[in-house]
Amino acid sequence: MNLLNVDYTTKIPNNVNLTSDRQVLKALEGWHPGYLDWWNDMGPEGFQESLVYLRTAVSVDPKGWAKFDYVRMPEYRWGVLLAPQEEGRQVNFGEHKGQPAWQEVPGEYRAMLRRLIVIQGDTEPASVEQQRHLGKTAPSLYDMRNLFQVNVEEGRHLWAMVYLLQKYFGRDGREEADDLLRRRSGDADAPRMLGAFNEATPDWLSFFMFTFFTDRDGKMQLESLAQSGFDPLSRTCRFMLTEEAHHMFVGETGVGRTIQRTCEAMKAAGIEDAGEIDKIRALGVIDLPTIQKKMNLHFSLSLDLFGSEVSTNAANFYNSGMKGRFQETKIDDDHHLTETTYPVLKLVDGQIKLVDEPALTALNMRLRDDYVADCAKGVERWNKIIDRTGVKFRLELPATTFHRQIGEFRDVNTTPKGVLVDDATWAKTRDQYLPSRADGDFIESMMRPEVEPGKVASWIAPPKVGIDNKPGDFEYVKIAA
Ligand code: BYC
Ligand code: FE
Ligand code: FE
Repeated sequence: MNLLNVDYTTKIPNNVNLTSDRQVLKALEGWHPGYLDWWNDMGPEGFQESLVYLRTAVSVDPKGWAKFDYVRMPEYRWGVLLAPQEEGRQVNFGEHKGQPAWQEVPGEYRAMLRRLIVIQGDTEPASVEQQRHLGKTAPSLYDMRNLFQVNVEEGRHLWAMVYLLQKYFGRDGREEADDLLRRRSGDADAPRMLGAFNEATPDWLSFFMFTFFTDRDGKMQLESLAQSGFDPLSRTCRFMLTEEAHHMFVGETGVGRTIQRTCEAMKAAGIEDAGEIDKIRALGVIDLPTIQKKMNLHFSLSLDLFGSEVSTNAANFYNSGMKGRFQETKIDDDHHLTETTYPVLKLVDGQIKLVDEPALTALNMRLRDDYVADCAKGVERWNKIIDRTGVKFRLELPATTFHRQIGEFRDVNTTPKGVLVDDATWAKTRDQYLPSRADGDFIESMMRPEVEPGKVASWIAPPKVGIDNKPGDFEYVKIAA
């Protein structure tokens, strides 16, 4: 592709008037080749030439923001789209509450804001890197297409953050934008910034758990940043949230279909006890206890993304008006939080206790509580699937103290029920709670690709409805030879 001939104003769908914003257009043009190199190196391996039936965001009109069509992923139109500006919007919390929302970066918060945007931006390409090998083992063309949809949208989320950096942060913004393409998930020298984004996503059950649990952290964080008094960040995140809903749909239905298939196979074989793991695995499905272990892993990794339960960073983000609470404007309180407390789970003299902390420093805990409640609803929907088949088994979220690497509980071990155990006990029982090597090997053995239109792998039920109302045997991906 001759980049000199690319018309970026048509190449990049946008509602930020890029045509007349020469400086930002130039910065984005400068960044684009590096992005494409990154996408080709680190994006979906083996499918860059394939035609994928994708949804492309072309406007922010709620009725018609997306267009479905076949595209090669490197030619996807990664747009820069912000939700419409609200007339007279104000800062809704913290010490600047009631002042007009900022349209430019407030000087005193410049470093803080840049860091928030960089951390958010860093997660987006990280997830694409984590998922880059999965196309080769997709359980159906439908699932493969959904993976690629998630990947291109995470790519677009990177563009969204890069636009903010390049438009509002001058030279250091451009440097940060370049660094976002330099770090790599799991790299020893230049890893991604947050823990969960350096973990492997080795199989499709992990992918579904990731999109259920980790993309849901994305939702919570984006909801909080959508409250920001820095209006361009708020508008950017509001539009990103419309895409995030699909990512969580992929996770919830992916795990749901896995559960469905397992329960149906158990019923058909007359197996009552979900603990008969060998017999169940012999049916070519993934046993429920292993699904529980995968859930324990991905839930605990995602909890770490909320930072420490007690955090002065979080207090500063809030006080400055940069990052709010989940559904801030719907909460009925003073939106200053300087006088109130919030209960935080802490380790006190070797015991796990709820302790009242100043509400401002407890904001990570509060957001995490909202997150856990949201996760729990999804898990109940999974349990309904199990119930409907008549199998006796319940999936349960582990305690928030379980398997933590960040915050209050990072130096102790607890069981999924939240009981403290010593290191020796933990070492002996770990494999009952988290996927063991043998579990991983078994799941890997199930990951055989199914690329015939309409067919699905043995371990997962077919989707209930197609994407964009397409029939069951629709060829979602035309795989290039
Ligand atoms: N790993 O006060 P603390 C998404 C660092 S996901 C490594 O406890 P704070 C997506 C922290 O940076 C959403 N380091 O935490 C999902 C700090 O370092 P400094 C991403 C960690 O700052 C799927 C130190 O520890 N967006 O969009 O209150 C696919 C002490 O920090 C971790 C955001 O996260 C960790 N897990 O809260 C694709 C929103 N946790 O400053 C995409 C922006 C903490 O001492 N980020 N540290 O050097 C934030 O709001 C906050 O930075 C955090 C951390 C909530 C992440
Ligand atoms: Fe994202
Ligand atoms: Fe996402």
